[in-house]
Amino acid sequence: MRHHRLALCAEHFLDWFVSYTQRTIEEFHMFSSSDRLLVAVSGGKDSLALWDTLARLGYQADGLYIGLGIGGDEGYSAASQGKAQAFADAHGLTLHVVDIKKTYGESIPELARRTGRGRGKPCSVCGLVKRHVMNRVTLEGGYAALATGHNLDDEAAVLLQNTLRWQTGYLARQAPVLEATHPGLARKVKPFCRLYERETAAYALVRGIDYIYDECPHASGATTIFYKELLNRLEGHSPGTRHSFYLDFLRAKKKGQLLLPAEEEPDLHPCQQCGQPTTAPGLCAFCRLWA
Ligand code: Q46
Ligand code: ZN
Repeated sequence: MRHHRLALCAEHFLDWFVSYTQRTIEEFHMFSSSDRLLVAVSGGKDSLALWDTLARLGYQADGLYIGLGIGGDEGYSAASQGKAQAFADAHGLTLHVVDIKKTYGESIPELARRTGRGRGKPCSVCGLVKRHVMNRVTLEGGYAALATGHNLDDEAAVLLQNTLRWQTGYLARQAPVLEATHPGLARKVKPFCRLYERETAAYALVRGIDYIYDECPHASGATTIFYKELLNRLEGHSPGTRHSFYLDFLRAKKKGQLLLPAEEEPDLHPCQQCGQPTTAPGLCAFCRLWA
């Protein structure tokens, strides 16, 4: 790990990884040992590595798997749920499963097709539904925060994308902790935000975590993947680029060195149907989508 000037054997890498995550949790004041956490689990390497790490650190962390219904009986969703459930069972952890079709009547691809949203790609529908369900389960379960497996590569790709377009509103909001600015919104934390994707992958492999290697079939061609490739090339040219790009951004922001718009408190009120906060009059975007 050239950015840390550190080379470790398998055994010490595992120790380093766990304590580095703990240091990230402390540095960004993410949560404390008495907090109950909900981990968004997809069955992939990042989310399972995160769940594993939090459990090893002694945190009370339950998992949430959202069954999107992608790829039929033996496709991506079924396979990833199998991995998530097997991990939970092997470690004696609690996994909440929300199957979208069973709960709301249609799978994500069906809903996307019927509503004609996303030009053949279900991702915008999928993102909206996942955000709603994660928020609901976090609040209903009384969890202190929702933890996601976003890693440094993810965060740096989003940062590059937002910077190239000077999306100052998004830049102001991009952070390892998203505070609950409203009682109906869950607090969100990203304990892996300082870890490279190859580090989380190495951790999952060395730890022997059985995760789903395949990405969702709809992920190919996603813009974030393009920005990740660009950053990979920069990283190949000068190692540590992503690390300093993202962390120096956070540092500068904390010191008030970036002139970003002050966060406006949006005018939120409860959705007439589900009760989740929304800026829209009447129904929230989630309920409007189903309707
Ligand atoms: S799961 Fe859903 Fe992703 Fe698949 S359909 Fe698109 S948004 S790519 S993270
Ligand atoms: Zn609603």
